[in-house]
Amino acid sequence: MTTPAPRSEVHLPAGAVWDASAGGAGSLPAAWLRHWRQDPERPQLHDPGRGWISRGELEGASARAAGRLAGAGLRAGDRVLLSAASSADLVIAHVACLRLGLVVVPTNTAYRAAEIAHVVGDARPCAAIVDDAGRGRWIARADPDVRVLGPELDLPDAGPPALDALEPGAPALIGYTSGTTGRPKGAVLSHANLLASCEALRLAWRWTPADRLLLALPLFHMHGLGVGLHGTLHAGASAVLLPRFEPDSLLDAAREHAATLLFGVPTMYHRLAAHPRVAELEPLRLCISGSAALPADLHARIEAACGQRVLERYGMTETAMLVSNPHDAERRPGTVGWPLPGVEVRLQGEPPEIQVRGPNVFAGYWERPEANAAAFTRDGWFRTGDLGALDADGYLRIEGRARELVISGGYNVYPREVEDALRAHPAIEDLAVVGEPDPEWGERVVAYVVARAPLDVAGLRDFAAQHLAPYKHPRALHAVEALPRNALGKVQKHRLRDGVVLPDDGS
Ligand code: MCA
Ligand code: AMP
Repeated sequence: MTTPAPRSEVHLPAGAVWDASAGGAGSLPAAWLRHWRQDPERPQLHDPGRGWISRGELEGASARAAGRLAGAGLRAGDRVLLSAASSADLVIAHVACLRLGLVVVPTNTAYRAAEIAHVVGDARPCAAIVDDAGRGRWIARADPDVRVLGPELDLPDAGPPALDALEPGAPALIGYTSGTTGRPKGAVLSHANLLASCEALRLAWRWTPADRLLLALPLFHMHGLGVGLHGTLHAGASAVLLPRFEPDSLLDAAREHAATLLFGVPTMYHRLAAHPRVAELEPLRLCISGSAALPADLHARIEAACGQRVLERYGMTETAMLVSNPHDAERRPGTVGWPLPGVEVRLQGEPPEIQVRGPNVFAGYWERPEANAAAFTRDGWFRTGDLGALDADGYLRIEGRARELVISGGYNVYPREVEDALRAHPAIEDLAVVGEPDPEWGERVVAYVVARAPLDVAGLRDFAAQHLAPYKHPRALHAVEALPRNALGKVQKHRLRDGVVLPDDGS
């Protein structure tokens, strides 16, 4: 059975017309240039160490940075790995890459050597921009030909290259994300994909040059980069970069810079709700949550504490943003709302999987024809792997996942990747990794282990630390005599709960 979700006109302000190319801009830099040229003095980004930089300064600095990259021999289509904490230098380097037609590969700063080596081996970047010498060494070890640079791009200046002359279909980002089959694969997003999403969000969230975003999300995932940073530049708005999420400094920045917008993952809202200064969120125009489910009771607590009705939305690395609660109509807790402008959503199969189509949806994974064949239906819809239902008014509810995925604090953790890494531990005979509900993180990573020898969480953590980013480490460890398996030998993970193996109910 197929159920189409309602159309997205509800998101459009009165009189607005939906155009995926954003008035013919076609590429991200072409859209940003209009604002840079129109009013170059206007503040664009605040960096805690450097203060405000204006639109014109970002335009000039990114052009100079692009000149250095071109002078170093980088050419359109080359990949550049970016892995650094938020800063104005990082943004300048990122914008420079896009203006030159380089393809940015954002990479989590928490990754360990093996995780980075996989991205380097797969994407084959020509250069890497990192803010940590240790990570730089891991990259150089994975591929000595990669040119490792700091975010300030310590290269000689070179003449101005051709900038901003990009076809809409040119690739802009490769975002690494996994599936059930372990090794992360790169989702290739074009300028047209990312621009369509930015334009939909500009309209749906009434994002204007008067807005100022508190941006405490990392710039190495779609939420912080494709929504927070690109959305700000697209709307001609400004953002306050916060290299760490910490409630007091966020609330200080909100007041000092008269912020209007906050984007966060549910763990951030959980921490803010428990903070004595939560009422200081009240002056913001709009608070938005995504990357994981925002529990309805947390929504209610935030509203009671500061009057904000948090707007929840849903997206993916492969598609940028898909569905959002409305700005002007009811924001319904426990749902993600209606399809954004340009996005089509349908529910297909049993249990109903969310499938999507639209100008924002990527064309495929980097050099993975088999994965692409599985990711798209024969009639061209992208299979999200999320299960959904529509309520009586057409609001989409995310009911679960068809694929194995744990979302902890907005970061995706693939059980198979953790199992593969920990299975090499000499005391582990067998193990299964699952997600269990957690009030702060949404879900936490838990391991059920059949041990050959006594094992403790600290010992396992030390081992995990060599192979996996900390957010993937099991937070609890349960020793079991054997893992429950079905007749085909597949582990029945639904029987692993609360530290015990539940009896077989035949399902
Ligand atoms: C940090 N730790 C975590 C996580 N983050 N453990 C589990 N899950 C996590 N998400 C670990 C640290 O390594 C440390 O481990 C310990 O927890 C305590 O760290 P703490 O200082 O409390 O953490 P934090 O630095 O405050 O980080 C929490 C955070 C962060 C701010 C919520 O996780 C975060 O920025 N999350 C956002 C992720 C995000 O941008 N997702 C978007 C993906 P130890 O004690 O061992 O040292 S894009 C996406 O999903 C789609 C497109 C979408 O729809 O948006
Ligand atoms: P990523 O692979 O990091 O892009 O994560 C995408 C996944 O995050 C989606 O497939 C969903 O499972 C999940 N997700 C994003 N937003 C929400 C939300 N508002 N509610 C529930 N899950 C979400």
